Amino acid sequence: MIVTVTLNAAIDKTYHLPALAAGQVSRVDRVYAEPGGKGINVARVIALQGVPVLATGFAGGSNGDFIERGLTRQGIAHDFVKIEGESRICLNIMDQDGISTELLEPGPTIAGQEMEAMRQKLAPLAARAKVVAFSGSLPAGVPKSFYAELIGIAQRQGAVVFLDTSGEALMRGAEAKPYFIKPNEDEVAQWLGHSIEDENALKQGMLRLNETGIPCISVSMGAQGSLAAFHGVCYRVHAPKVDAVNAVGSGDAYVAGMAIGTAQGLPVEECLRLATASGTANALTARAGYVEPEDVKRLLGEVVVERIG
Ligand code: TA6
Repeated sequence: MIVTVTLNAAIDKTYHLPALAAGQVSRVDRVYAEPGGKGINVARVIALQGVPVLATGFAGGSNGDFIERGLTRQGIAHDFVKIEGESRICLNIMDQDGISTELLEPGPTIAGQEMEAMRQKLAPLAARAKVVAFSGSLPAGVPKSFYAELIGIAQRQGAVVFLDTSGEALMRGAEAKPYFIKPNEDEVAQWLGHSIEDENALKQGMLRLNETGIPCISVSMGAQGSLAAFHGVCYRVHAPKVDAVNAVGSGDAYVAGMAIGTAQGLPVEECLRLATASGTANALTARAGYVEPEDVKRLLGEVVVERIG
């Protein structure tokens, strides 16, 4: 089983409309409302590929109820810590030119006893999991060191840990040495303490991060693919060219593919292939954090993984 942890769960609403005009009334053509937040997207993309997964995290209020009901309807096992506050809404406004504007609410404030309930819930879930994937921003009230704490709990239960977050939550979480992280170029630069001039410098920086005890690092290059460093070896991963419909959630779908491959013990090249095919398949659908399994299967053959030393 794979467990995903979403501390700042959301209802992901996607509004499709002809054009977004600031200061004017815009009528929406189509609305999708899904259980979301990064880790829940990861869980859905895993479930859609027929792999056992359970989603946990914090959920509260009527939005929390919507998220849990939606997961049940989608056949995704879940076990959330119920909180006093109201889970957030994240809005993605897509115009007819495919331009996306995201409005992400900060989310609820988490109380001390709710964090304690999360610590208690995670240990037995992690004991049953091959991979535990932590994804997304931290809600208010949660210290920046909380991911490191939870990662320690999951690792002590023998799980392989993924961490996909950003900024200080990533910097502090990475101190617990997760197996997989997905920083952006600026975050790698921040770690190194100097700017990154070119791809070679990025590669060297990622290899230095491997040496600090994080075995698997992937940096997204957007629609072109990604650069990965695995146990001191670098890979350039070329994504298939597609006409993207909605790229929101593609990073989460990438994590889902990587988690499936890792849980199944596939070689890293195959994990990267599955990650990239899943991320690309996500961009082909109008919904965030969603893939058609046939798209993933077809795209798998079109991903090129190149070992670059
Ligand atoms: O990756 C896209 C997305 O997952 C949206 O679906 C939205 O829920 C958002 O990210 C949340 O990101 P955050 O980093 O605030 O947890």
